Amino acid sequence: MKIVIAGYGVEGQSNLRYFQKKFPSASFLVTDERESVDNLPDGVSFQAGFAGLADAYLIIRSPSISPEKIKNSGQIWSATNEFFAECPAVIIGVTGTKGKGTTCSLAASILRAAGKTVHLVGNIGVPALDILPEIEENDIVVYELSSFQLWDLEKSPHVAVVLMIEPDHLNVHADFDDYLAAKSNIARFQTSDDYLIYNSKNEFSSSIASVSSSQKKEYPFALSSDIISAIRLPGKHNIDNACAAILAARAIVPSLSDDNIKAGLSNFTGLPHRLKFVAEKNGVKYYDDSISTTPGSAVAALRAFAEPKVLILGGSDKGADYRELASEIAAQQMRAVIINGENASEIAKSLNEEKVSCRVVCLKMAMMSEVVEAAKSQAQSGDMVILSPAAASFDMFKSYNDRGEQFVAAVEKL
Ligand code: UMA
Repeated sequence: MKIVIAGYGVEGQSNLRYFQKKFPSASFLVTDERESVDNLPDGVSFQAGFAGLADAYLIIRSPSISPEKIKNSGQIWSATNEFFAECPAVIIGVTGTKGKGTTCSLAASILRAAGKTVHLVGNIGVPALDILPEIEENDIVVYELSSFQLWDLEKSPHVAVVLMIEPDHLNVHADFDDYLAAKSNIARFQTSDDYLIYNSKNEFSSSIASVSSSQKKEYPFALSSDIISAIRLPGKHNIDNACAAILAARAIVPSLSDDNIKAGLSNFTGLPHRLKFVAEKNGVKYYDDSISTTPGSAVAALRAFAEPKVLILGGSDKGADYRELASEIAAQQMRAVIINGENASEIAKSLNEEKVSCRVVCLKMAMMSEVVEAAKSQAQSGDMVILSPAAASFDMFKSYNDRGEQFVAAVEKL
């Protein structure tokens, strides 16, 4: 019996570990479009590319590999499908374009404050199959689900959370409909025993709810002032994320008290690179929002603060449209915009068309230290500098983590 591990990144390596234990006598083939991979155990073969896999018993797809790429082969399966099929505990699944990691973390924190054992897994960076053996029936799993993980999912979670959706990953998905169809799978197999939490202000999140037969709960809703003051994350979008997290936690623990909610919210101070305060230098506050890979998340970052801002934008292109971001910049109290990266001219063109009145500094492919210096030279005391690129990081960095870490290091050196 031959099992193919398609893609050998974080999840592919976890898949190999898991399926080798599950099927000890099977033969394993790792395939990846890279020419070679590291960390291949003895006895496991490697093939570059996905051709000729028709004799495989199972093909385990890594998230960002389109099912289309390997469609004419054996049965295609994924870590997410395996986890959903085998997990003994209840699952809260969270998707949406932005806010997934924060909402998952808030929901997990609230449930932990209510005394539950919670496992936070998935796109957040923890391959779910790695911790499957530790999970017990009365535990709760909070699973961050990307469109890539939902693409061919065959089971829905008991509690599905659909945050705001906007176009994203159009370099991997065929088009926005394909992205939305993948997202919709989070609710597709739910029944009237299940819950769907959706954003009533977002048309795509609402459209997923409109065809669902589950019990629906909408957000945002008004929170009491003491609950709002327990939230330690900046921005209105994080109040929305907290609403979604409260509904998700309450769907599992209906008796949740306000004290549990407040303790859970205040215990969570934010994930790295998500509108995270870095330092104050010469009266200027620096924020790292490197996770911002779409125009919508840069808009949310701008709306989170009232101070005059220097915004650092640009990176590699994912097929985004920058017009709405440009008009938000035109409407905001901005000191300057620094543009850098592969799509710098495209962003500059949108800002130009929107006739933004602040200073625009276009750097193209400068080192992070030069970008931060340029921001520093534009900022005045009382301003804030925000790295919220509205684009992916792969033009110049290994990942958004790498980009954020280089930003933090450059700010610390100022
Ligand atoms: N590969 C191919 N062909 C392709 C695509 C990928 O051969 O068409 C290969 C790559 O050469 C590489 C491997 O597959 O060797 C990478 O697989 P992957 O891109 O699916 O990434 P992993 O390293 O397995 O990490 C994945 C998620 N990555 C993506 O979805 C891009 C991680 O989310 C997740 O934390 C991890 O599984 C554990 O579940 C990261 C992410 O950037 C954080 N997610 C995107 C986002 O949040 O915007 C969706």
